Amino acid sequence: MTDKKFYITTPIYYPSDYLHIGHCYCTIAADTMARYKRITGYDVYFLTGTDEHGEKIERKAEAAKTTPKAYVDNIVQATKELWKRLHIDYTHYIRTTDDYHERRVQKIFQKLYDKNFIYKGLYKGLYCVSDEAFFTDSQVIKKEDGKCYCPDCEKELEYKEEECYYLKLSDYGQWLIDYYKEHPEFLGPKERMNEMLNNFLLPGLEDLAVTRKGLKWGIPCPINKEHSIYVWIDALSNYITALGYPEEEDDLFKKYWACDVHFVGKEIVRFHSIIWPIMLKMLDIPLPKKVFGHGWILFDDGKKMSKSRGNVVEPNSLIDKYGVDSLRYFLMREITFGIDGYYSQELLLKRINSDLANDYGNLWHRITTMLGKYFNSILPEEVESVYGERERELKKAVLTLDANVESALDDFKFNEALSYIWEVIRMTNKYVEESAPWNLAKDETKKDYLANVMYISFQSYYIITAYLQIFFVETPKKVFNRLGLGDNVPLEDAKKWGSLNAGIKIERGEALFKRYDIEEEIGI
Ligand code: ME8
Repeated sequence: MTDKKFYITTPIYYPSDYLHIGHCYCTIAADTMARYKRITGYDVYFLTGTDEHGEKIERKAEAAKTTPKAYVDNIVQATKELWKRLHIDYTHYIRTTDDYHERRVQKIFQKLYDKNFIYKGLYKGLYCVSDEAFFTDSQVIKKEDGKCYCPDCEKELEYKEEECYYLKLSDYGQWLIDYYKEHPEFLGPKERMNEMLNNFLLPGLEDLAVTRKGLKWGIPCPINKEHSIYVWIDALSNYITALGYPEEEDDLFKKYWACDVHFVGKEIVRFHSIIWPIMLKMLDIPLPKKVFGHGWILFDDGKKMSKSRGNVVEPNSLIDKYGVDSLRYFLMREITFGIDGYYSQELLLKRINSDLANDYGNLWHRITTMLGKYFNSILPEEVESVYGERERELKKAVLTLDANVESALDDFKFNEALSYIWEVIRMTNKYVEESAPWNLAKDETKKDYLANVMYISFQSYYIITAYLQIFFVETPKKVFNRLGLGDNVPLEDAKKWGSLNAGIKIERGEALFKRYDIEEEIGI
């Protein structure tokens, strides 16, 4: 057993509609991180799930003429199927309608009440049903029609006036400012911390309404049955109820808490970096080590892809058409994790054609074809005594992947890690090109040089693919099987030069990635 532990979470998504590639983006990033940690020897707990209560879902179900539970059951089933297709290897899928979660959230609420952090009051103000969030007058967008709109999703806000219970967030504003100062690593990327300080903490925190009166589709408030617990208190608690808190603090909770990183979209950073740490502080629980707020996937017109806007890209059809590795690769390569990025079918196809079909796929095709022609598909021994500058340079570049990929991933720089790998793929292609094996093959005295080109290219390809196991879920298996090595290889062994045995028979197989006619595909 390893004592290296890693606990990572995604947001728990609202099953108000089928999920789109924005949700896939965060989930794939978390899954990639989990794969990276597992392959480097960590014991990983990876949590995802669905946030099923609240007024938004209640209204959706009403409109669909069904019950909230039947409504969410259907979306949850589709979500789990989608995660299966994308090979999302989560440890646990939490549903906030799970009995254990509901019971534990009530206990958490009771604890906060018993510790005098909750008091009864009256809520008068603006509420966004779509984001399930309260807003103060200064935060809202006021338009010419005289109405107030949500600063996050731009939907019209509703005025609410109701009895409710409040959580004393305001008592902890200064404490949190100090905590940020002492723990600059708590919130990433850096800009997010300034946003939180300037927009919320420095102007002064207000107490938070933590119950809703008369809302049926929520967890009943344990101290007043006419109220239900505010959906964000219910939702944030998932990160600890999934581990047993507060009922079973000795087992999973003790083992995996404090969480290593919560991946969340930038629009919900404030819940995770203000409400959540204060709740934990009130409960005397250590804070998560990091909250990381990633950017949004936008369309070419700059609009955010979102369920409430209805302008989404459906992931299943992309998987059907282009395969799971292409989609995973595109999302991790094209968009810098932490800032906004664009999606279009054209961008996706360009990446598939240039990076996957040309660079990575074609390299395999070239070297396996040559190995077939010159060595009957049997990998020859390398001959170090005839190494030249080209060989030394490529070998050195391949061996730097170790430090470069790991340090990029430790900072959640997925696209940087991939660009290091692609640099080596391109160098390997160049190495084959410049070594001109077709000329070496004509000269009997150059047999050792030819053997080196083959061995070095395959060794490089093997190490590259061993790293790509972090990002791809199908292609490495194909490559390893063609090398006669089974489905998975331990990165620790594979990354060493010499890890590929001479004498193995290598099968070329079908093209690893298909090339697309972009104009034909997008219909222009
Ligand atoms: O906010 N680009 O759920 P949600 C990138 N239930 N990421 C996107 C995206 C886009 N266009 N659209 C969605 C909720 N996401 C709450 C969370 S957690 C305790 C409760 C991703 O269904 C992104 O990670 O609205 C975002 O934060 C999340 O989906 C919001 O999902």
